[in-house]
Amino acid sequence: MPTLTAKKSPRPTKRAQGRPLPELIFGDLWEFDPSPETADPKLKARYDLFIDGKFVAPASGKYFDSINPANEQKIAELALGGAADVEAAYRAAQKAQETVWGKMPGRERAKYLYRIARLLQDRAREFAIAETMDNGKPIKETRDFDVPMAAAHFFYHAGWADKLEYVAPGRRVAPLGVVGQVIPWNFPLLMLAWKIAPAIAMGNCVVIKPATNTPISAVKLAEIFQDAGLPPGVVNVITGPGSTGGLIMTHPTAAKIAFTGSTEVGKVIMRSVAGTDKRMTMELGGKAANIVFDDAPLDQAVEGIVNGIFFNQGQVCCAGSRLLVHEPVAERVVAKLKNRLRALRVGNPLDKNTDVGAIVSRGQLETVQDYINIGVKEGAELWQPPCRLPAKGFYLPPTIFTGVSQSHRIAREEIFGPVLAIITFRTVDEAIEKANNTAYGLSAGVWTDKGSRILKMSTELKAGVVWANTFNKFDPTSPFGGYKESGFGREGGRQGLLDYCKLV
Ligand code: TAP
Repeated sequence: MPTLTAKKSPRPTKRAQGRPLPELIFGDLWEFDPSPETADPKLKARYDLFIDGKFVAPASGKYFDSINPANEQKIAELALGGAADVEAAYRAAQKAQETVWGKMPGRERAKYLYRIARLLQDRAREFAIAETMDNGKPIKETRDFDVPMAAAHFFYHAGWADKLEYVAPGRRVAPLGVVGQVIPWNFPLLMLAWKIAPAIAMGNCVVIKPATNTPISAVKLAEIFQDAGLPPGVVNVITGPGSTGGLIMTHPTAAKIAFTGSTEVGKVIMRSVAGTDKRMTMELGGKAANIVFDDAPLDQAVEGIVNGIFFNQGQVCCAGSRLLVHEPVAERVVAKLKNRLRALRVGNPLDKNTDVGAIVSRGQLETVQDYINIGVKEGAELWQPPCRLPAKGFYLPPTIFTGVSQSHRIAREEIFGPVLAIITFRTVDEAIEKANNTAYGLSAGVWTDKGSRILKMSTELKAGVVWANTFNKFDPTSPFGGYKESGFGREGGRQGLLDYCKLV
């Protein structure tokens, strides 16, 4: 049994009836017994490409390894898809679209989406473990967020498939045709669901590529497509490098392309399809401001700050990576935040008690570490809680910087890791100006007691999503997407669905 003790802080933080209340500082005062997830993720040693409803070897005959970032061990080999495979996938998708899927009544298509959602729920534990092994995110996140939310997207879009005459009142909708999609490594399964569910609900067929770092959930989802009896060619999964993604994005058969990833690669893709009539959705990077006013419920705000930047090790496009804190409460908020961070458990992502897991790859770990060094060099003050990191694997402690100014690179550039830049402000206008002073515009958070202030902030903040007194909340019914260099188009909700159809 763990021993529960609490140190008394020498400094009282609150007074109740004149008596000072001690601040409870738990830190690492007690240890948790290991609680690893042990169920079988049902992984194969080798996965082929999924084209025309079948798993087929790549034309090149080549495979690449997928590595578990928590222990650097190989998980499986994945097919390295190239030009000939992309060609075959588009041919299969076009045939399926013209002969089966595009003609099928929406109420029939809905049945397949419901089936996929239910099969994903049936195999939720297996998928959660596989996703954690492939990506490094804590099992409590894959179990409670990624997998249920992915299933929810298929359920939600199944619900739309037989009601498409109501999605654009007064207009009729028709599928676009074949859609090319490329997704990143930070939410591999959820991004598959965000991309595939609306596309096929609308009657389109899909060629999709997952990221090289995290291809497992895509090929496992292809097994579910087979089990659900999805007609061959409706969804084709091509694993492979960025260059294969380029082939998918520029293929002449693609009526629409949907990309989620870095702003840099998004710009490369936009340049390469400029002048074509392809429709596009771009979900790109972010540098969100999480803004805490002095009238906010500070303990809740601290939970929101932690969730905002340390969820998925900060590898979240909408992460609250800039904390803007009102000067009168800045010292208290930072003290509370440090106290909370001392209690976060960093380590084996498969352990049910782990709060912060592994960074997705050695390359990403080095990128984040470089940013931490840049922050120190630029004069910001670094703080990390004491924690023991596993000897093998790609880990970083939760990291915060105080004394950050707007010009610092750690305040301007997307780090995509567990690093928080803390900046102070004095007035509402200053908060808005600082929050909007970025090339990005994906999300923002506001913490305050005043409804009028929430309304003002959400109107003036240039961000696709503004959360009030919460952060990182998602729902399939709610559209998500960016302003400025965070991209365009929406995913989720009616708006996301409309991005996959033409109005006739
Ligand atoms: P990227 O390097 O941009 O990679 C994203 C995907 O694009 C991967 O599948 C990648 O393949 C592929 N790719 C690379 N070069 C390509 C090219 N020239 N043409 C076509 N595809 C190409 O991003 P990442 O490192 O995986 O993910 C992190 C970034 O994604 C962050 O900037 C983050 O903000 C953004 N993101 C945004 C959102 C939303 S909703 N806005 C959601 C998640 C992530 P390889 O893996 O094989 O290189």
